[in-house]
Order: sequence, then C-alpha cells, then structure tokens
Amino acid sequence: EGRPGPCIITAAIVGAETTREQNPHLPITADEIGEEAQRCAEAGASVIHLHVRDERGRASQDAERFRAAIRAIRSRTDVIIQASTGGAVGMSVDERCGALLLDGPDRPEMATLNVGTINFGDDVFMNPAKDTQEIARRIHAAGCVPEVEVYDAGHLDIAAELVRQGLVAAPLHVQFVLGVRGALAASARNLEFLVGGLGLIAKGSSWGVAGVGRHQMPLAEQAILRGGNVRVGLEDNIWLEKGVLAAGSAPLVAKAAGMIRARGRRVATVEESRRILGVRPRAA
Ligand code: KMH
Ligand code: ZN
Repeated sequence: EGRPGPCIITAAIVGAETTREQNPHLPITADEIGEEAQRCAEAGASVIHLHVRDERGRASQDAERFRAAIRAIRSRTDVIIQASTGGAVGMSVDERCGALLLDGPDRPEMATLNVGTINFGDDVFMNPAKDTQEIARRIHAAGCVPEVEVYDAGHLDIAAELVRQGLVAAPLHVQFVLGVRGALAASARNLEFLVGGLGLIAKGSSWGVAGVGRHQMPLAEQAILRGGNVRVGLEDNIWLEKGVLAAGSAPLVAKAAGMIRARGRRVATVEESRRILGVRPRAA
C-alpha cells in the first residue's frame, strides 16, 4: 500500500452535451479551447479530456477540428491530450474516431474507450462489443494510450474481456464516470466496489473518478482519499457550488487542487502523469 502518490487532475473542458446557454464560459472555438486548456494547466490539470464543436457549437468529432484544437492547446501548454472517441450519442464508429486520424505532432497522446452501452439520460449511448473492439484496435493502431470509461458495474467485466482478447493492455487506466442518469449512481459505496473490482482485473491499474453534476466534488474527494485521480470540468458539471455557475473549467480544477492538498496529497505534474499513464514524452 504505502502513501498514495500524486493525484492526476483531468479537465473535461468541452464535452458533447453542455451548451453555452447552460454555461456561457464553455469554450467552442480552437482558440477558446486552447486558452481554457492553458488556464486549467496553470490551475493543476495535467490531462485535457477533449471534445470539439462545429461553428454552431454542436458536438463534432471532425479530425480537422481536433487538429486545430490540439494545435491551439499545444502552442500554449504541454498537457497530455486525451481525445474522446465517445463523441455524442448517435454517432457512428467512423465519426467517433475522427481524432485517431491525426498523426505526427497533432496526434493525441490518449483516447477514451467506452466499453458498454448505457441509458444516458433519455438517450441510449450505444457501445456494442464489435464497435468497442474496433475502436480499441484503432486506438492501438494510432499509437494512443486508451483510458477505459466505466459507467456501470458490468463495464469492468467487459474491460477484463478486452484484456484477455489482447485488445487493451494491462495495467489499465480507468475513468469511473458515475452519476449519469440511467447508469451507476455516484456514491462512495459504488466507487469502493469498482476500485476493488479493478484491483482483481489488473493489478497496478490507475483509476480516476468523474462525478456528474453535483456529485463532481464529493466524488473527487472520495477519489483523493482512496488514492485515485480526479476528473472535473464543464463536460460533467457546470456549477462551482450550489447556485454558482463555474466561470469555466479552471475554477473547478483549482477547487480540486485545493482538496488534494488539504488531504495531504500532491497534484501530479504533467511529467508525473506521463509516467503514471504510460504516455511517452512528446518529441520536441
Ligand atoms: N458524450 C457522451 C455520450 C467520451 O468522451 O469518451 C460520451 C462521452 C465519452 O463523452
Ligand atoms: Zn467525453
């Protein structure tokens, strides 16, 4: 066991569902995304979980939009970029994998891998096995490190099968996304169960928690106490506290960083996060 190591903060700064109407600080253009990523990095984030939007602010997974956003981020900060392959509900596999077409200096270091179908509010977020397997192959072929997104208890069992099939390498990097309406609730008890299960699947795996809505900070605190990592940002939660809109994702990162320090842990640097996540340093 020993003392928990540094805590990685991932900032989910765009997402596919949050709108400007809900929070006017949502970044949409490449420059807005780059500036927001920089503010988050300065507040302690070392991973940016990235979605992009079209010119009207609608969810997009277009490779060229990812390229522009990634360039805008990398011209300002050296954070790890984790592209979404989840996209928005209803997108095809090809559409979802836009960011995996980028290579050379524009390639994202990481990509998400969604392994199970869930109810997603009033929608259904489809992740049938053949799609997940195909996306896992594309992530590997693109040279990206996968982060397995777990929204429900059975998703860990699917992840274990992907490891057995050789489609994802152990140790895993897992994000427990808890509190989606229609999937597993954001409770300390559920988190404890999942963390225990992950230990049985692949020793030495790293994990983080993204609590949805008002569960973001309470679940982050649980993760900090249990030696895990945290994800915050406008993708999952638009409130800094009850009744107070967050002025972007950076104030949420700053709040998480304060909680990490208050609990006697350190905020992971980008270099430490690269080591923990198995992400190679980028060539200069
Ligand atoms: N927008 C959600 C339906 C991911 O980024 O990999 C899926 C999502 C997951 O955001
Ligand atoms: Zn996402």
